Amino acid sequence: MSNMFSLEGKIALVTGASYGIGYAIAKAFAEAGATIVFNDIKQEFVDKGLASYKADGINARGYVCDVTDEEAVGKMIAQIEEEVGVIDILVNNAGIIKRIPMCEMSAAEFRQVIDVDLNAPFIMAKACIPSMIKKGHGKIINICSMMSELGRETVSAYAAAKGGLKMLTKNIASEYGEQNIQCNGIGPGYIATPQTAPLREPQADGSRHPFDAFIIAKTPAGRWGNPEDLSGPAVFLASDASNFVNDHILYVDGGILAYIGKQP
Ligand code: NAP
Ligand code: GCO
Repeated sequence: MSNMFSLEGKIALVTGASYGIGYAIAKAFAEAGATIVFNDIKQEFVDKGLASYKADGINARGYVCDVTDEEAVGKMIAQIEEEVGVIDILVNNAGIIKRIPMCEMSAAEFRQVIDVDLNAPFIMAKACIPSMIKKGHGKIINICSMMSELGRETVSAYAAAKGGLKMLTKNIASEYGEQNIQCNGIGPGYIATPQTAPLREPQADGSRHPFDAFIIAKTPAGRWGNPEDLSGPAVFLASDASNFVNDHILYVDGGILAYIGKQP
């Protein structure tokens, strides 16, 4: 019986995938049969990523590339096409957050977040789509956020970028659906990675960080997510199982968006 979730013979590029969510998604793709390519901004993180993939028995290729640099991205995609082949699956995962109250945030800091979290997915998708069209198919998965739907104190730039990324997803799906390209998003809930580590740091007296306790109370599942919670949804959106799914944001949040939160 054919496996509609198989990624056998596919080449997947996951940005910023040396660790964290990107790594978990790339690992799941490899387990489903894909060839893995990833990038990171610094050689030391690429080397760290390569060692982790090797330890997991995955023969990944890593490239140093800043996803906000259009020229560097163009060169990386050309190099991948030459050394590995045309990319079938692009995951725009690389991202940053700055937690600063809006009125204390400089315009430069705001722009930096927009640059990595919104402009870069545009640059990456633009670099991959022409070859996907020639190949006759393509899957683009944008890693969105709860902040594609919600706001909260200190994350104005991040919410603006992730809300914009939801709309960029819609537009890519609209503009290239006819060329058999599906562009969807994953909206992770609160996932335990280095990005959210400051929100989980225990207090001096050993008690939970108040934000940590808040997230547990706000999540029907009663826990933070793990990067591996995103594996199945990502494989689904990368595989033939989702060939008629276009512009869907799949929220993988343990139910946060459904819930007003537990009464204290
Ligand atoms: P993370 O642990 O901070 O990892 C992000 C990765 O992106 C790092 O490898 C980082 O590299 C890389 N990166 C940052 N800027 C880059 C650039 N300009 N060019 C290339 N790579 C760059 O984050 P994560 O928690 O795994 O998050 C991954 C994605 O999921 C992000 O888009 C994030 O916004 C999103 N997300 C996270 C959560 C969560 O709760 N953790 C929830 C929803 C959405 P360096 O280490 O070298 O900086
Ligand atoms: C924050 C968090 C988030 C999460 C995630 C939620 O400070 O509120 O870092 O924004 O990382 O994106 O989906």
